[in-house]
Amino acid sequence: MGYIEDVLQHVYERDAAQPEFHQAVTEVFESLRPLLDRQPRYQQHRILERMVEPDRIMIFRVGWMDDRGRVHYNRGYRVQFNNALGPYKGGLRFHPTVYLGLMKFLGFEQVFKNALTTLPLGGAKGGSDFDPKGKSDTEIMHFCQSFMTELCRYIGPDTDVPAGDIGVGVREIGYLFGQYKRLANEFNGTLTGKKPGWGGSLLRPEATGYGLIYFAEEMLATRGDSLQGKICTVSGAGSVAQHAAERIIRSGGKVVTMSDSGGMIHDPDGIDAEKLAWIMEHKNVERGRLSDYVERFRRATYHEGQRPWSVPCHCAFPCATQNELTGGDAAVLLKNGVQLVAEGANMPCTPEAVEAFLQAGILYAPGKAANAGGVAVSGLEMSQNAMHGSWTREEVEARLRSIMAEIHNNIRSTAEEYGKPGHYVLGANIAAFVKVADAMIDQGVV
Ligand code: NDP
Ligand code: 2IT
Repeated sequence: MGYIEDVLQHVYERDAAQPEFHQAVTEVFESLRPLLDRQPRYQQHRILERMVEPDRIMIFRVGWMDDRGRVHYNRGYRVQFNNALGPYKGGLRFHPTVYLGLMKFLGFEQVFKNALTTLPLGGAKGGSDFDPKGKSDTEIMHFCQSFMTELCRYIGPDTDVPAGDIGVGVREIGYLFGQYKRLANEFNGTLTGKKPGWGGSLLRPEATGYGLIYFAEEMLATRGDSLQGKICTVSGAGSVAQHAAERIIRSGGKVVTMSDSGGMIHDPDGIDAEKLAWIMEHKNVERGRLSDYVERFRRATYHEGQRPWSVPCHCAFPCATQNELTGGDAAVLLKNGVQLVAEGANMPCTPEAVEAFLQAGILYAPGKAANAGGVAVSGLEMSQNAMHGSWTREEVEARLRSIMAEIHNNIRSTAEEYGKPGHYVLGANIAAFVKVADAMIDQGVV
């Protein structure tokens, strides 16, 4: 067996029962063949073995009391994966499916994503199997305070800087920051995604979705095309999906679907700015279900338990969760003439789906490139906090645009250099790997 197979086998055996982690590692390592053939030093330094082993993993109990005085406990995690390039950086996810394998897949992806941003950021992920659905505001606050009481031992502005992810938005970041500040007795940039009124960066909530669409526009431009007039399917109805939809509409595309964990809405007339504003209010403030959309906008239909991929489109943007677009879905999308798939979520396409898109030669962008705008603006928030100042919305937007363009150029030129022009998976994985691996070699055996 070769070096890559040996390390993968080791991971499959040693970290059995972590299928998402296996999937993420396999995707990255399979891309590295042409690089490792040219550069034996990565094997000499045993970089692959060292990269799959997180620097540190914290697992802790989070006890809390609900509004009726009943006692609950959840499991909390922080996986500090790799800090070769900068302080650990990555989101927190509150969702009942959270377990160690999910945290490790997300942390591993984050290392590579953050390397692509051009900013000095290491990679981490954390969260809890706590389910925020149906909880009152005080219950959310008590949970966040208890979670932070333990997490605060491990984080800091130059150590590890958490942010949001599924189930963790500006409300949760507020409660987490309030408790952090109290325990650390410092007001600093330890969390990103804060409200702009108290240290957050303008445009951070929009950054992942906007960045995704800027990236997609860069991809389309390589074929002399744009989003103007394109039919687009979006999955999810959370932070990433909402802002992706907003940006598609502004670029002249037509968004015909969105979804949540209950099902999918299909609006053949297009979800315009006004309808999207209703969705944002309904999901973010009222915390309601997307199914209510069809009561309000009668030409739309709701499809319980379904995802958007059977709806014909030119461009598809999976923005909900991992493995939400299967090989079967990819076949249907391709049959219907899809031209571009860009991942807003982390690893939403299964390996079979990715393979189908690559074989078909459509424009396909992996999440670690296409959704890097969120963590990039988190990096900009860290800079603003460190200099005790803030940039205007225009300034942050210009920086985000130029970072997304730079990621795109870097990936395309890397793919070309390794004989696979237009292969965004190979380009992203090799470009990110080289940056992290070279830093690890420079910093010695640790
Ligand atoms: P949110 O919690 O704001 O929204 C998540 C959306 O996805 C909701 O509509 C939710 O449905 C739906 N969803 C979540 N889990 C499932 C599931 N298991 N099955 C079906 N639908 C599901 O999260 P974000 O928008 O922040 O994150 C979405 C994706 O983007 C994740 O993969 C995340 O890791 C990734 N990402 C997020 C970034 C960020 O800055 N926030 C940055 C880069 C990537 P419901 O409303 O019913 O809960
Ligand atoms: O997956 C991701 O990149 C995020 N959830 C954002 C992380 C961050 O630190 O802003």
